[in-house]
Amino acid sequence: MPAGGGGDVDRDGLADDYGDCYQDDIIELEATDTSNPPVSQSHWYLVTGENFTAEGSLGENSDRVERPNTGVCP
Ligand SMILES: [Ca+2]
Ligand SMILES: [Ca+2]
Repeated sequence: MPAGGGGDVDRDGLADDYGDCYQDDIIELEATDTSNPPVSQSHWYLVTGENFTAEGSLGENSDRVERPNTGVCP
């Protein structure tokens, strides 16, 4: 489950990365984040599946390009 990131340094309107692996190997149907973002900021998450060999895709961005996973979960 990557979280954070989302900067757009190259200013192409698309996130350059999707943050680090926030939680790994979750087997429940829900996860809890007890931290609170600072005022005017927010937390967001992309949930991925994982099998015995690899983490699944982060899906496609609004340009239908697969999101780069720069924070692959172990
Ligand atoms: Ca970008
Ligand atoms: Ca894992």
